[in-house]
Amino acid sequence: MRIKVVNPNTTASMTALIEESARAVAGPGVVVEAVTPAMGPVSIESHYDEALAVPGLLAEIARGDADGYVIACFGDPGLDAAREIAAGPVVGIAEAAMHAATFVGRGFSVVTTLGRTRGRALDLAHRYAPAGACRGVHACEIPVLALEDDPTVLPRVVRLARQALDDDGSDVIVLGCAGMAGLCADVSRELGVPVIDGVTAATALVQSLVTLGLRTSRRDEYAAPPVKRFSGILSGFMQPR
Ligand code: 2AL
Repeated sequence: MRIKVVNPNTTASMTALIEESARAVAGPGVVVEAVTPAMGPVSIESHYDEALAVPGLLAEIARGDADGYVIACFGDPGLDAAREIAAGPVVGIAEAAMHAATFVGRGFSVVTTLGRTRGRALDLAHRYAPAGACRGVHACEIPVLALEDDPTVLPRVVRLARQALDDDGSDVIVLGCAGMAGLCADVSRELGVPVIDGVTAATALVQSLVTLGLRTSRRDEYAAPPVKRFSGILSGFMQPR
């Protein structure tokens, strides 16, 4: 089985971190490869970034070179579009983490990067989690790329997560950025509650879906998109099949 994990931002060092985390949950015979798109923003911290990350992400999905796909950005950019074109299952990291949180607790808090990304996380919580399961979304105000080399990241995330458990009355923490994948074990050890990183959760989930022989339904909304011409810089995008 081959799982392709797409980092929708174009920072290769972050892709390497994502790949290391994803590979840690790969079972025997499962090949996990993380990729960096050829175009897009270096990090995704706004709706604008998210929109412009989608073409590069979809180009990676369109290669059709895996049995299943992970979208490794907590905004789950392009998830529905990716499902329309991928032969195998596609899972977003927010989707996987929030669903996993509902299996191991009653209420979760999300700890994310910048405050401006909270709205997107809340929108996704409404989509993925039962009413009331997401008890809060909290921002540490650390930009995505600073997660890589700022030595204060771990203590700040731990402090914010501990506060969130108390203030929200939650019992699970969801890490709200792919760049936080490497923090999961340490934060969990510090807090003594389940801490969920979406990269590993989504990789494990895609693995399970492929093992179960499940793929995206083609019956209705996720049918292949109608073939048409795209113009300008998108002119390479839709080739008639
Ligand atoms: C993210 C993420 O997971 N990757 C990225 O570039 N931005 N999400 C976030 N909330 O900052």
